[in-house]
Amino acid sequence: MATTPFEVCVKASYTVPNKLGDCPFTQRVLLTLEEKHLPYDMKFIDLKDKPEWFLKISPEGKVPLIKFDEEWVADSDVITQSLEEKFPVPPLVTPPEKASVGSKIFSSFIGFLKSKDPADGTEQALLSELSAFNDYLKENGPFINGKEVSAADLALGPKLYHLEIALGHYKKWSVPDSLPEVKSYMKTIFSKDSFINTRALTEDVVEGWRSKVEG
Ligand SMILES: N[C@@H](CCC(=O)N[C@@H](CS)C(=O)NCC(=O)O)C(=O)O
Repeated sequence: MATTPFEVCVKASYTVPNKLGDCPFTQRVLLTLEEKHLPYDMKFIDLKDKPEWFLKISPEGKVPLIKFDEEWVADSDVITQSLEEKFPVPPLVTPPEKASVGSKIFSSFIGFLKSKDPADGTEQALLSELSAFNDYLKENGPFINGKEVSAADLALGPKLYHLEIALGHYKKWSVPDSLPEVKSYMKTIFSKDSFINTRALTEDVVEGWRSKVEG
C-alpha cells in the first residue's frame, strides 16, 4: 500500500477556483485510485491557459497525468492498467470479452448532442446503444462484470454522467423509462462514495460541452 499520495494533474473547474473540473478520463483515474483506497493529491490544470510546467510534462497537453516513480504518465488507459498491475488488490480487472461493453455509448451521445437535425438518426443511434446495454445488464448485471464494480464501469460511469447532464440541459432529454436497467446502473454508480468524491460540478459539465453544441 502506497502511503505517499500520488500526484495527479486534473482538469480544473471553469466555475470554482481550485476545484476538480469536468474530464471523464480524469474521473476514471480518480475513481480507480478511490476504489483501490490509494491516496492522491490533485494539481488543477486550467486547460484554457495551460502552465509552462504542465506543457513540459504533458507532450499532448492533456489531462489526466499521474506521477509514477518520478515520471509523469499520460492517458487513462495506460494509467488505470498500471495501477492494476502495481496494486492488484482489490482487483478491478474486467475480463477482455466484457471490456468493450457500452463502449459506443459515449460517441453516440456526442453525435446526438451535436446534432441540429432531429431526424438525422443520431437520437435513434444512441437509443440503440443504450438499449443493447440495457439487455446486457439484464442478463449479466448489475455491473458490467456481474456482482462487483470493475474497470469498465469506472470508465463508463463518468461518460454516462456527462450524458445525463449535457443531454438534460441542451436537449431536455433523459434516458427513457423503457431502459430501467440502464437507469438503475447509473443511479448505483453515481451514488458510490468514490463517484461522489470525484464527480464534476453540473455547471462545469454544461460549460464543458457548450462549444460542441453551439460551435
Ligand atoms: N485518451 C486520453 C484522453 C484525455 C483527454 O482527452 N483529456 C482532455 C480533457 S477531458 C484534455 O486534456 N484535452 C486537452 C485540452 O482540452 O486542451 C485519456 O484517456 O486520458
